[in-house]
Amino acid sequence: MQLEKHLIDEHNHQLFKKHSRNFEHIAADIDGIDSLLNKLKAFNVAIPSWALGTGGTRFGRFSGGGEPRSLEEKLEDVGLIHALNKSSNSISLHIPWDIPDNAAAIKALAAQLGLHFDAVNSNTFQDQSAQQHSYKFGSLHHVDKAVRQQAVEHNLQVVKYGVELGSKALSVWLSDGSNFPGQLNFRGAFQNTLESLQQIYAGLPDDWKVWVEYKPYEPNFYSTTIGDWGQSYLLASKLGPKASTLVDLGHHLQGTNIEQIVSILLMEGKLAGFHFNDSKYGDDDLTVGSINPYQLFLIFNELVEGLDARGMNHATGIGWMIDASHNVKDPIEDLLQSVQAIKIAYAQALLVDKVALQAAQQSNDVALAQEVLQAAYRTDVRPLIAEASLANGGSLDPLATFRKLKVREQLIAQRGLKTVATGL
Ligand SMILES: [Mn+2]
Repeated sequence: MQLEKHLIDEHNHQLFKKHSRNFEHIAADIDGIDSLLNKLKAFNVAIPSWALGTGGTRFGRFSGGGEPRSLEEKLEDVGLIHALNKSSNSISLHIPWDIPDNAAAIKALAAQLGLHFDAVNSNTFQDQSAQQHSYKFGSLHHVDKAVRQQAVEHNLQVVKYGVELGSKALSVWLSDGSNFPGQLNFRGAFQNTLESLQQIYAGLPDDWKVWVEYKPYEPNFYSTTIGDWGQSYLLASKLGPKASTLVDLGHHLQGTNIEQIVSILLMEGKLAGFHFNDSKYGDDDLTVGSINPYQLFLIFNELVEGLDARGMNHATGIGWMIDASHNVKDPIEDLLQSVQAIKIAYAQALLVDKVALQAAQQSNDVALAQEVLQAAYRTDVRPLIAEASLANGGSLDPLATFRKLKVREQLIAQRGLKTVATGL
């Protein structure tokens, strides 16, 4: 299904008076409001194909009803999200969960919905029925060259699918690691991973990138072969300029200062982009901004400062993606909330008085530095997000419009109550 624009406009009309009052109130205090709104209007976050169905845990999965049954329906769902928030104009596919059998038709459908294809993701963390060798003991790091070769070929196949769809990046996350001390020779595992990645790198088209994701634990619980940003950065550096490090917010040990990691990677030109989510304990993959919105703001503060320092475009300089999925919310509502939270953190970071912050840092005025940051963080920027969405033809309040227009009810009527999307 697709949303008719006049229905969104009608709901905006009902919300407009209150919005207008709130927007004028905040806009009066912002220098360069037009430039700020233009940045918000240009900002988009890619939606992962695996987050459009209700996520499961290892204990079970509770389908939410009206889930997309095919890649076409997943595209339609992203189209719905984008129609509402005008900030989700791309989809990140996961192979083999979402193999585009007819790439031309899929591409045409995406274009019709105003969407394009973000990074493609390979999967060597589970066995597929047709494959010859098992990934039980890893893939790109495996001790057996035949297994490594199979994993390399899978990645090159994913690139091929991506080329057909117009993607420009391959995102690699490996579950390779060990569960027990002594199981692996760490250097051997790293060298094998590097050699495998070098083969993949050699097969990348000229205008492609490879993004190397890291994660400290899970599904392996003693070591992960690409366990932290240092290991990812080392691989990306050895591979070459097309390779960089992908930061997934849930892939850190508790208490890790992610904003500092981001700052240094960006300084070195090795920050590929983000997988946004939120967590309280580990890789919880909860809705962005639901647990720790202040951390998200601090990360965006480093991003904005670092992107500006390198003269990079905020919207296109690095990859912005959501990687979240859980088991109790409506997936579309969850994604709308996540994109909204990301835009709020971005807008707050844009409001930071950089001159005052720098002056405070240079004079070691610690209290003032905190005041400057928190003045931005404590600003209710939602009217700015709403104004940018309205100007782009989206909804003033995407989640409220989704509910008002009874989108999920219509999806259930079309697709049925007991549908299960492929994915997590
Ligand atoms: Mn991820």
